[in-house]
Amino acid sequence: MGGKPAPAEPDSATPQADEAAPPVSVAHAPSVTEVTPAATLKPMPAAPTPTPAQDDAPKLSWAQRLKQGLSRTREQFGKQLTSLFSRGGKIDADLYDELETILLTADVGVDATQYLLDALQARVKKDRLTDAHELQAALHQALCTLLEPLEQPLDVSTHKPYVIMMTGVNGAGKTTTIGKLAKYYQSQGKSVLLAAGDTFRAAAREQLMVWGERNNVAVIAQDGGDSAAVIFDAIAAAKARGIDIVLADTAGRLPTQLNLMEEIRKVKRVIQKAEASAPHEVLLVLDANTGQNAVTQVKAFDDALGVTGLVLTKLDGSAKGGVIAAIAKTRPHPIRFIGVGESLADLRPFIAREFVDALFEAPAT
Ligand SMILES: Nc1nc2c(ncn2[C@@H]2O[C@H](COP(=O)(O)OP(=O)(O)OP(=O)(O)O)[C@@H](O)[C@H]2O)c(=O)[nH]1
Ligand SMILES: [Mg+2]
Repeated sequence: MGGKPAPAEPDSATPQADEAAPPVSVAHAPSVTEVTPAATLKPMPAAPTPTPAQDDAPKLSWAQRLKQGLSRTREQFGKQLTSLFSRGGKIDADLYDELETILLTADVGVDATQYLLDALQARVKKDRLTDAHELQAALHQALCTLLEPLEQPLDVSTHKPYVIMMTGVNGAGKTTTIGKLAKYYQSQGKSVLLAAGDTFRAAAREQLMVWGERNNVAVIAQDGGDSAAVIFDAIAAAKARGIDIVLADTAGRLPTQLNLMEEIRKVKRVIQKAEASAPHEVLLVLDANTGQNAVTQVKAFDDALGVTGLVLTKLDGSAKGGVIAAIAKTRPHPIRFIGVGESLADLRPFIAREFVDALFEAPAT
């Protein structure tokens, strides 16, 4: 997971990103490629050709997938909590100390851990709780209260086309999430168009085009060239065709790569030229395995770009799902979706209570 090499310098790779050269002309450049299944011009039923990921997908309900996906976090967090509370006994300083350690090791972070401990102590006082057993329900409630403000599902009906720009570090899961989102919105009868805005690596364009072909989704791509121009072109195409949603891929980048952060700001400005109200959503994709580093990424991308929503991927491979609480406390942004696996069905809107329930409940059978 992750660890892919950083993209090349944007100056050499994006000669047309300069705003002085209007991207309109690039939109009609002969190098523009498009995979355009006729069916994409209207809302589509489920794709006729299943992807390998779909074939592999076990037949589980979402609640089961979520529980299964959160099993590592639950081992690290839920199970330890359950064993701490089920011992019973007095609520004392030792118990709070142990609880603090469990929360910190699950990447809940210092601020959110302090918040949760304070909330518990207040509850213990108010309700005169005396037994450790009673703390589990209180912690469950405190976590829900902390996470519920992040539960703000994306409303894509406000604009047409609704332009979603993906961003994040290398290997976070941006392109995979685009595939999952395209599927998710198609299943709701929305038409989708993809912009292969990761122009740094030819493989990234291919990844999206193969995906689009298999799933009957139009992909706007360009041989080499410039991310901003491809996305500009895609928005123009979506407007002309009455497409509901544009999902724009971008190359992975680290917040420390200042030239690349400047390049993505430029992409956003060019999107605004294609459609003044766009991008309607700047989605930062975070790999849950990065733990506390995810919080740093939220701050950096938000400062650079104005992030409007988050996707937390790879919760299935991670014991660090507690980072959601850290985000809630330090840089609260709506968590639009969470990913708990590689198959197309493994992405869903974030529901705080569902998430907290899955942390505490017994594993799916
Ligand atoms: N287990 C698991 N794997 C995931 C999930 N989401 C993405 N992946 C995997 O993570 C790897 C990287 O995903 P990509 O979508 O290519 O990541 P990216 O952010 O587009 O990467 P770059 O374009 O290189 O920056 C792939 O092997 C995906 O299958 C998830 O929710 N769970
Ligand atoms: Mg990618």
